[in-house]
Amino acid sequence: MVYRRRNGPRDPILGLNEQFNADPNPAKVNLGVGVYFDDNGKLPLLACVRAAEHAMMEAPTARGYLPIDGIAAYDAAVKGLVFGADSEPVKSGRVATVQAIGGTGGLKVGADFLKHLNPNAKVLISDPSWENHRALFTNAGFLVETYPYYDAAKRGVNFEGMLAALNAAAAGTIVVLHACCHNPTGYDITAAQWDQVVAAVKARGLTAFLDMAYQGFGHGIREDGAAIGKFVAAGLSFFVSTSFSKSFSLYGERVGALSVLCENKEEADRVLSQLKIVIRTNYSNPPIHGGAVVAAVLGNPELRALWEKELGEMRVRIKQMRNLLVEKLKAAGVKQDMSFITSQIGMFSYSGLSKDQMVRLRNEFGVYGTDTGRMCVAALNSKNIDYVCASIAKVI
Ligand code: PLP
Ligand code: TYF
Repeated sequence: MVYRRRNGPRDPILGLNEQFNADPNPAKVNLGVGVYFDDNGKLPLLACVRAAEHAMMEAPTARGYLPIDGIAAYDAAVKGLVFGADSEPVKSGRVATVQAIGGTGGLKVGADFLKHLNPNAKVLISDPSWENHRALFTNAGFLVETYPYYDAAKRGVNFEGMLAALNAAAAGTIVVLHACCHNPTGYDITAAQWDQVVAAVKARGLTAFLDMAYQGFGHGIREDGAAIGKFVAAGLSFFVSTSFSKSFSLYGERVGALSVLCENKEEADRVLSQLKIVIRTNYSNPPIHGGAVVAAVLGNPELRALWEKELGEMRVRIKQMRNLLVEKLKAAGVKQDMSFITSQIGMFSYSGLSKDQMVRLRNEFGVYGTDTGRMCVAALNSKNIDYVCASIAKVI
């Protein structure tokens, strides 16, 4: 093969990581990639994960192939988290769930399945959205467009614009929605606004694809799944991708899932058979370790309680950092009101800083955020926050 094309573009976020790693500045702070770090700036290894892995090491098992759809106990645990273990969809067996290679894998398995099901459908993602949404659905063969989401002037969601776009979409359009903790803006829609989104999806015959990458980072595990309950209550069939990368701090194990809520069990069985074909023809079956850890934690009442406690601590620490950020920016001399930071939720803050300001932060201070002004609040800690605030104050 002779390859004559140019280099492909770097992922804007992962590319920033490479730049950060190469930066010799000892004071550098990485607020670029969406990763949770503890107050010592370390990637946590959760105690619940450590305990599950310890038990696994004590009773080592051989490594045969997993079933194509993954570990049964894992898929059952995902259904419980997404829909509620005692919920009607789970009890009636009308959810088809497959283990996937991270949340990204869940999105891709869903996208490939949808391409077979409805090849001419358009995909709508939020403006802005997680960068990979556009590329992933485009590479799955879809035309990808956006619905309005962020309103910079209002520092919030342009909900009228979003709703109008959904109401103008053709039947069958696939709408990618952030179930909670919107990436990159940090602004979620309210419960009442979700009701209107659900009504529009139903009235227009759209296909909702909820991306749940941050369950537990907003208000709580159950609370963050509330939008899903609304789609269920409306009697809709829809897709949900799950990621445990952040909530278990298992980024590199690639643990995620795809769930498709169907009309009945018989339909769910047929959908599952098609999802298995997508998986078989891509990577045959998923890896064992990450799924086994998550299944062990979620299936053991003590470890599960420990996980909920640890996830709660991550959530609370991020909120503390938001409060401190507002306080310390003010103390550092920033005149404009930055209190909008505490009305945002999840791991990110759209800071409102311009591209020029973000570039200066990076080049002059070694403080890395994306050109769009997104900062990962979950990477702030009691040691770096003063430096970050002083740096921001100098570029504002
Ligand atoms: N969806 C969103 C909105 C994300 O922010 C992420 C982050 O990584 C993902 C999906 C992908 O998750 P994973 O790393 O598990 O593939
Ligand atoms: O938005 C983020 O920073 C995370 C991590 O291609 C990420 O979701 C970023 C880019 C990417 C994969 C993961």
